[in-house]
Amino acid sequence: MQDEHEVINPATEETIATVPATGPRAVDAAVTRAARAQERWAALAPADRARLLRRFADAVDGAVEELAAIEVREAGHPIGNARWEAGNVRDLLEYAAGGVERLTGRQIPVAGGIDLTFHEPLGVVGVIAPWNFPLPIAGWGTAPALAAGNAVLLKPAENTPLTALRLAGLATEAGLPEDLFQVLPGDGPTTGGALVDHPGVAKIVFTGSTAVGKHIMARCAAAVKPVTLELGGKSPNIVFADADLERAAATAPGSFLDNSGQDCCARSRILVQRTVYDRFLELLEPAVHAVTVGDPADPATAMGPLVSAAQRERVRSYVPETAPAAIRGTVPGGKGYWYPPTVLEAHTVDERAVTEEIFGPVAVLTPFEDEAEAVRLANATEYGLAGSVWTRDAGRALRVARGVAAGNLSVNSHSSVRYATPFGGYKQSGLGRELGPDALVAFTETKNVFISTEEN
Ligand code: TXE
Repeated sequence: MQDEHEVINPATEETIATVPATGPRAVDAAVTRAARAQERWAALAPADRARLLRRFADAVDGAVEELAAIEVREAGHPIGNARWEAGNVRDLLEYAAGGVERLTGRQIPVAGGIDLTFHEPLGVVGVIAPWNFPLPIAGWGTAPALAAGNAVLLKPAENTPLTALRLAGLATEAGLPEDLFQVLPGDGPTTGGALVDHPGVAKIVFTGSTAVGKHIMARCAAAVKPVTLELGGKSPNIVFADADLERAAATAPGSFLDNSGQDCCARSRILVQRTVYDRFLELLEPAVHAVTVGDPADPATAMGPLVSAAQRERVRSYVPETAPAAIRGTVPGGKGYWYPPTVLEAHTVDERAVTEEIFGPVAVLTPFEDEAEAVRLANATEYGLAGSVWTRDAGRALRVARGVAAGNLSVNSHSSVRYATPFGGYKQSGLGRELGPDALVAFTETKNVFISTEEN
């Protein structure tokens, strides 16, 4: 285990912070403190818990600029996106606060008595977050878990712990009980592993690679510990000939270049009906070139660098910057982990680039003949997180959206994430759902109590 981790600004390659790692003993102590705080938290009246969560949301609202500035520096996100991300955590906290008093059980008609169900908090929840959206994903696990009466121990990715640490500071400033929400920086196997294996941690919420997700699920299986997994994706953007092609082409770059393609919902496979394939490519080219790549702190920037040198190497291992491309954008010279926006045609590239998650600003174009082939190609992947369908035919839109085995489909849009709607994957993209109206229930055990009304 490393004693500390450097946080590097990916746009400048400068070290901006060094953060101590949390060893297994410190994880153990954190679990003990969190368990104590959770008892106090769960004993509060629901309205008081809701009020404190709203104060936490207000504190995040007051710190949107501060949090966004940190996200720009530690993850290279363009400032406009980073502000949205901080606002997303604020909105989700408010939404979760509204759920505290609506987390009602049921009264079920049965013979011989009265039957009641209760949603009881799990206790201490471990959230393991990745580096691609360090702030929102920290919030997605934390807000509903707290609202349902749990304590949260959050392990951020080793290279992006700063927004999470600030978020925990804001929780304390807002008046949440000390130790209820703690951030434990450190590496995956040591700090993350200690959380996963700790008997005092009742559930793990993990977002990251499919390989690590499988490993965590196996460890949780050994302890019969519930787990929510949000894993990778290779999502299709399906464009039919009857679509508004101009709009489909104008919006496609954002769908795979947003966050430099380091987005589990990136529409990195563009499937286009053969009759309009050439026209679509013609329209796509200027749209890709119009994406401004550069300094993430500049409000005019649409795409920043990749998060790290390692991630850029990973992207290059799929697509060297010299590979033949249908469209290739430009990047700033000098320091920074830049990689150009790139569109490849499927028949020119290695199969790996077509089927595996590259997690960089790269999309692969594939033609299809008809609706049946579009659905077949869309489903020809081990992943099933998201997808888009572009067509003016409402019946086809719904048929295709229902036919694609993925958790988050959008029609004439690329939107996947709203705090009020469920989010998660089919197949190897994950297990369970986050966000949406059922998010709190996922952080509870359901208890059933039967009360006899028989006379004896
Ligand atoms: O992820 P890891 P990496 C995909 C994407 C990316 C690839 C590799 O394709 O290129 O994964 O990224 C913690 N026990 N996604 O290697 O390792 C780790 O410290 C407990 C998609 O960075 O999965 C970090 O906090 N925890 C994904 C988190 O897991 C462990 C987002 C994610 O790291 C651990 C990120 C262990 N044994 C990557 N090993 C998405 N769904 O959007 C690691 N971790």
